Amino acid sequence: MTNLGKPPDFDAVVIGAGFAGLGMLRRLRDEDGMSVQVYETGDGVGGTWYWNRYPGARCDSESYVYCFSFSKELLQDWDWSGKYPEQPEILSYLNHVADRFDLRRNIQFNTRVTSARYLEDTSLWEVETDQGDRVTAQFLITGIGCISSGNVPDIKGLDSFQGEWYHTGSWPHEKVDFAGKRVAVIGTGSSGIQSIPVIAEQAAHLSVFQRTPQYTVPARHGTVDRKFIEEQIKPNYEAVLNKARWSAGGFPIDRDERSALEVTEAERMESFEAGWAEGGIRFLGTSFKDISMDRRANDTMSEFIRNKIREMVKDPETVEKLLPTDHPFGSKRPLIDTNYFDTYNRENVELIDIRHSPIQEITPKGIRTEDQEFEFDMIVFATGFDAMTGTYFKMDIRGRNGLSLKEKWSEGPKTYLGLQTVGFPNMFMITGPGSPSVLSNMPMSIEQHIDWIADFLQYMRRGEINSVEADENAETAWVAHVNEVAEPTMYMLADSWYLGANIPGKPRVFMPYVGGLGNYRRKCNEVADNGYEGFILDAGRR
Ligand code: N01
Repeated sequence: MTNLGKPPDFDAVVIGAGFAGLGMLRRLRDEDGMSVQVYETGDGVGGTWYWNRYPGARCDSESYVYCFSFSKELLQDWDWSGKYPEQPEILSYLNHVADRFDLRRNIQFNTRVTSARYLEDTSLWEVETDQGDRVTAQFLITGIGCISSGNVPDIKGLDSFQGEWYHTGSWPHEKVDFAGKRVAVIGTGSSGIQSIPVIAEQAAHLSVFQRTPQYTVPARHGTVDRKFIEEQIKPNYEAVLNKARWSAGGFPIDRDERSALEVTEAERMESFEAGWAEGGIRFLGTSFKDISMDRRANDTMSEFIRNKIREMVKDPETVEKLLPTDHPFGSKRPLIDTNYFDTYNRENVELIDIRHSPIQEITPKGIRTEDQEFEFDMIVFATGFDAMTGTYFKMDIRGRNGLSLKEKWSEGPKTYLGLQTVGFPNMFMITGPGSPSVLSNMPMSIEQHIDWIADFLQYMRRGEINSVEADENAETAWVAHVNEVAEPTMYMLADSWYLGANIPGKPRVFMPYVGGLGNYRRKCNEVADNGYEGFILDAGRR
């Protein structure tokens, strides 16, 4: 059957109703007059913040920059209560945005996109869902997040466990009651270190199963500083956000332009202490310029944190287990915690080192490691995600000549600017692999993509261009550049999910773009100014 000459059902299908999907829908529908259908698996908006409801979940970006910036009124009207936004409040914010801009009428909830196929004869996408929808659209836009496919490790015996078990990334909507329970948490990444202190306060006993010791920095979380917001942020919001937009990480902060190695030991310690007292992303973000690039500079900061762990944790054996020595600080996602290390001073908390005594199996009553057997009422998997590509591969996405995205990316994702991949015309990714995404304050990256994609679609319309596809040479050059900038950084020195190292069999490729959001924005603008160089624009057939 051919759709030749038949108009598509929608101008664009957008997958996902988190920050990316909501923002994309609003822009295309309300500013550009396009017809848009959003499909969302959950029964509400929120994306990451819909699914990650685990105890202690909140964002590591300070709340005043973790938001949309398309509406001045929204920026002025919304008041965050915490210095860092907590999961329930971010979810309220996104629900508020959905209501305020009347977005729900174009979102179909409880609907998972199962496949998307590019129809070469018409340059349209045909999208199918698990609810029986089959629709066509000129553009397919993914707003599916980077860390949205939960990874429950394939441990023998999980089916036999008689207690309750949860993954942090698909937490129940009802309250999980830890009172009086013996609880295990497996994993000490961002989700683990946020949930562990909260669970420890409620559970009868908590056992933390740690594979890799972590560096983590105190968040210094608290209520928002209203005076700061009212006097320094709200009257200057556009300037504050603009600074964030052009910065490396999407935050309006300045790093110290000195090398950690050119100052005296006393000056270095003074700087680290000041950063530690301030806490959060500022500890690393405002520090010396070479911490992420020079191993010797990094060692000074890594050792500073190890010393803090030695000071904070009382039991010397636990200290030894907690000290990160096999990778430099910042080579895995920097963690920001509240009372994480103090938690190990509690009587009801124990730390199990599974690097040296790995988990052998899950038993009906608990967990058996190489040298011990434990009984639990509950197991919490804080074991992360099949990041950046996992959610793409859950759908059967096929481009030209029936090529599947899974085949195309079998050796790791290949994209031009993280926005398109060769062979998949008219498909755009919001914060796809090869873009700064997870190495930046996400809403800043998401909004940059939304505006850039929408501007491109308008350009196409004006030029009567029906189809657009990244050029092979441009993609190859971009992939090489993404690798080249990652190579000298600390990021290459740890087994992280950035490299796909957490998923057995996943190709080891550094997936996000480490060159910084400001530089990336500059590059995207140059591409647009040069008539979208690196893209093949085709009047196509319709
Ligand atoms: O997942 P992770 P996450 N057996 O992959 C361990 C964002 N986020 O959900 O380090 C035993 O970081 C694994 O051990 P190892 C943020 O970008 C943001 O915590 O691989 N252990 C590790 O300790 C973050 O980076 C926020 O050796 C296993 C842990 O599980 C990303 O999401 C909050 C294992 C997984 O850590 C993912 O964070 C939460 C196994 N088979 C998340 N497999 C904020 O903004 C894995 N592990 C605050």
